[in-house]
Amino acid sequence: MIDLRSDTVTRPTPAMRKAMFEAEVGDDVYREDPTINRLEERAAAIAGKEAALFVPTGTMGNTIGIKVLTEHGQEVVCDSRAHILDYELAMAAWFSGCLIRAIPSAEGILTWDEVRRSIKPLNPNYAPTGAIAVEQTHNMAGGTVYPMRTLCEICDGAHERGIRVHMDGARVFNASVALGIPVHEIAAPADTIMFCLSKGLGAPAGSILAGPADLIARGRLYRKRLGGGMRQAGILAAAGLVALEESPAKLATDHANARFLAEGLARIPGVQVDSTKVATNIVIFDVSSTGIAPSEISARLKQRGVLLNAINDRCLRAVTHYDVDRAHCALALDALSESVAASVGGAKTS
Ligand code: TLP
Repeated sequence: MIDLRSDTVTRPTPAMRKAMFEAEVGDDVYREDPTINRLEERAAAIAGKEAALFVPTGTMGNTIGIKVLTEHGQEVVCDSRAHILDYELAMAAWFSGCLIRAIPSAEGILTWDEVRRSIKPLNPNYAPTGAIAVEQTHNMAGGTVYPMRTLCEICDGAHERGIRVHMDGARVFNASVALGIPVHEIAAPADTIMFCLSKGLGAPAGSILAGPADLIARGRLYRKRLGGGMRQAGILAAAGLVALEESPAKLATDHANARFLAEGLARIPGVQVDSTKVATNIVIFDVSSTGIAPSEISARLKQRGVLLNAINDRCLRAVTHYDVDRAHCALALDALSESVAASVGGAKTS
């Protein structure tokens, strides 16, 4: 199977498995797991923050990030296709008691002007704005990347109003490669950042929440409350440490493969995608002109050995990662051509 459903599907590398086998462990709820302690120190340094917390999932990292920045009864401003809004089971509401104030955006990238207009002035009728959340890279907009200037304008503007910013940086290492700047510079304007070890970096599980020491100390209690006190999870942290050192260098290849996929997809009749906009490892493409439902295309692809998910009634999403190479991408393109050929016929010539 060629699995392009997500970069979450990567399997641990031999170096990760060796590190997991050899990991020194202890009870992390007592802060006695040396491997987790090392991972948290290293992750904080990479993010350029005072402290970091190892959490089982990105969802838990975002949940705790929002919780430590807000109070019950506030609003969290984010774009309308944010992961925290659409894919986290309303945790901002359930755990933090906050409403999401969603701003529609073409590419998942907000501007300060848009954010500013969504911030509520103090008023007896309004829920105060508690935090701003930005997604770097933006998953459902196709791996789009916040330019540093836009990010700084949002964070500076928010801070001037006493509002803090959480970065859902699940794929911030992809952003770092695309922008050619280190993760700590991308994270610097935000107060807290969550990033995943288990996506393009390839660790089997785990994410990091990094930020000021006092907030991370509170976050540690929330992690326990959410059931994330994982005891001897140094076994997982060991793979995370390998992921942090070895995997970022591989991401440029994933990005080139995504661009290759997008260029090939654009040549398939009935498929619409702007390959010039593919900056990282996610390709979202519109198949509505094929006359075949994305879910049906997904089913046909599966029969041809390719896994690709529909994300709505027009589009599918392909995500590249180190377990798919250029040859796999070429095979996936052939399978897609065949899957839609019956309905639209003929190949596009340009
Ligand atoms: N994204 C998953 C699915 O949930 C959609 C994927 O396959 O892309 N932030 C962002 C931007 C994410 O893309 C994800 C996972 C998360 C947070 C949550 O991470 P996990 O799955 O570890 O809870």
